[in-house]
Amino acid sequence: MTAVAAREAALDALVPRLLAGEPRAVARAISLAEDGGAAQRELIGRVYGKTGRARVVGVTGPPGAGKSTLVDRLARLVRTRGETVGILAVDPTSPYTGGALLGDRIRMQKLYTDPGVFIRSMATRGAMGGLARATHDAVDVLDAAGFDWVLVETVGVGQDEVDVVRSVETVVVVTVPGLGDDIQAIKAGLMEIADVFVLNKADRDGAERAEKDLRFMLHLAEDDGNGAAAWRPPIVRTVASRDEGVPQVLEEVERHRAWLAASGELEKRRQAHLRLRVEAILKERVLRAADQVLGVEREVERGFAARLDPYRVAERLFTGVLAGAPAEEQA
Ligand SMILES: Nc1nc2c(ncn2[C@@H]2O[C@H](COP(=O)(O)OP(=O)(O)OP(=O)(O)O)[C@@H](O)[C@H]2O)c(=O)[nH]1
Ligand SMILES: [Mg+2]
Repeated sequence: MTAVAAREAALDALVPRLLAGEPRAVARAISLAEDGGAAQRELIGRVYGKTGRARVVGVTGPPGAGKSTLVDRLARLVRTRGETVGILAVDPTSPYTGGALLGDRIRMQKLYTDPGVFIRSMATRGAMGGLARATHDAVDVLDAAGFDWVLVETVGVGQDEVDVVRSVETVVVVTVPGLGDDIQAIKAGLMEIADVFVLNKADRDGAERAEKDLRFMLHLAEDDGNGAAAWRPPIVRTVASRDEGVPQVLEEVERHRAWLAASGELEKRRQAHLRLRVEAILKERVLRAADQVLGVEREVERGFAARLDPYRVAERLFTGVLAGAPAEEQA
């Protein structure tokens, strides 16, 4: 059997199990998504038509804000309504925080035995933009597998993670009282992508003050001429560790989704998401082709030794790609 035929056969076996929501098939499909090879492209091609049904929510914010705790509580809450949930914990710096990831897993383990919950950590595989692409594919996998909800947790720093949360329907930004100035800056970067603000650890001093600050920042951001129909991100106070305020978060997420649908914004967002994903795939593919044709590292070395400017190095690589781009291995 050829490699292509073997892959076809493997997918023929995998896809029906995946669409039936079988956990091992879901796990296998997400591993394919992380690998980013030909099988994964074929897989997404086969299941994409089954996506678009899940409610996809991103939960982001500074380290330690309580994102995992909130995700855990939200997952339990939707489970009480009989709905199923897939959770993706995205950690771009996993080489440094392997322990934290493990911690997350242990903390979330209580949900593990529930077949209505699927939990997975995603990590970078080095490739530029690969994390966002793999995560979007993993969301598709969970969606196609029939999960009612997909919750994506990311730490709100770095472009990669911002790219990840840009492709969800509703972005929940978790913040806490009494953060230092540096974290305030991260928060400012998240302001524009937030659909719902959660002020977690409201049991701590300064919750009142933090909410006032947040309201003020939001008020400043409001003067964008969007008019009365614009969405105004609500602020929900929570104590996630005590399960306080969590139903209100879910309520706001659902209200946001209703607004998206009613305003026509949902379709716009979905098209914008498609564009982001296409761009990411294209970038990755051009880089890979350049690597296969001439070798990016080799050309950089040559260019550096010859003191070439970056445009010339890039031009040589791009010309090489146009002239002799190897066809992506066909599925
Ligand atoms: N006091 C208080 N502690 C909380 C609250 N929510 C979570 N915590 C605690 O804060 C710590 C961090 O919570 P996590 O849920 O792991 O935070 P995270 O944002 O997922 O952290 P990273 O993924 O490492 O960035 C844990 O010890 C939680 O028990 C809260 O509302 N109040
Ligand atoms: Mg966490």
